[in-house]
Amino acid sequence: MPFDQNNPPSDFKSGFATLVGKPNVGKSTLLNRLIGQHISITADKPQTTRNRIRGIITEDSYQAVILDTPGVHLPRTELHRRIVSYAVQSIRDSDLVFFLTEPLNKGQQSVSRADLLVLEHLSASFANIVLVINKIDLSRNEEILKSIALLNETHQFAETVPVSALKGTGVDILKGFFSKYLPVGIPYFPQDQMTDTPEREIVGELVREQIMRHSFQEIPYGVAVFVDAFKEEEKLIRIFSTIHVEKASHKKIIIGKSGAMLKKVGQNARIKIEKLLGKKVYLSLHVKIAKNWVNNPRRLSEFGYDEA
Ligand SMILES: Nc1nc2c(ncn2[C@@H]2O[C@H](COP(=O)(O)OP(=O)(O)OP(=O)(O)O)[C@@H](O)[C@H]2O)c(=O)[nH]1
Ligand SMILES: [Mg+2]
Repeated sequence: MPFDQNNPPSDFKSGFATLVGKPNVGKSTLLNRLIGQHISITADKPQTTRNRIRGIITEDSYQAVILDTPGVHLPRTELHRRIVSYAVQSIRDSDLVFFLTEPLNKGQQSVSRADLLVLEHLSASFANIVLVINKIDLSRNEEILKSIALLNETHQFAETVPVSALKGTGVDILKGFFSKYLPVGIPYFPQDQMTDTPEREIVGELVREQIMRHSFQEIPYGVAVFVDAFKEEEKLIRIFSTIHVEKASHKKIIIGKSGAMLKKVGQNARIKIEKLLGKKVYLSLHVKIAKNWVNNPRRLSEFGYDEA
């Protein structure tokens, strides 16, 4: 970089790469690591990601548009059905797929059903598929090697790479695959653009991230966050946001004793939003009940979870 946006080198590569895998394997952590910015929310709970979040990397020889997707699982609600279909749809539209999994547990002798479910969706893909064994910082070499051997028996992968998205190990090897596997083409986005997900959407997600991290049991799964207003002033951005919950009892818990929980969520989210936007932020949060919205098609669309 830089190169002429409209006239890049003749062998310039550009295209779409998708991160897929069962819930909680570290897809969003890997996207953030590849981009070098926290644009996709992460939490130590399955089903954190609900939408496709796109990160963009531009180098001298390529531009990769990288899609983070929701974890593939058997859906129980209409919300789940929709978010799993976002992941499956993204596989079809990609030039390169990173299939993420984690090392088998000690004593585990076969590929897990959760991984097989994802592989089923990959079997119809024409894209090159890279097997990414993530979280190697938590496992011993023997288990990593056994995972590689077993998974390679189930599917023909273009490459196999053990990584730690959290620590950064192996991530540069993945970056090398963009120039190797993406097709020749012109860049889709300006060279300094890191995502095409609207700021408002990321802001809402950063609020939901704090709820994912600080609430328990079924509560985080029944929360939708919507940014109602985003007012940019000279030195400050004022953001007004509503947290929709399924039940009155959830509302009480999210607000917390004397508002303590909501305050913690707001403070933590504000710090991350300020870092993203590079400006001081005033964040106002309001909690509202939207009864059983996770199974209500109209509500789902209203909150941005449209049919794929
Ligand atoms: N030790 C370790 N933890 C990791 C690694 N990558 C991710 N994690 C942790 O695993 C948890 C899940 O990470 P996410 O990135 O949210 O996982 P995900 O696949 O996007 O999850 P869903 O969006 O729910 O499908 C978080 O607590 C991460 O910090 C890794 O390489 N090593
Ligand atoms: Mg995720």
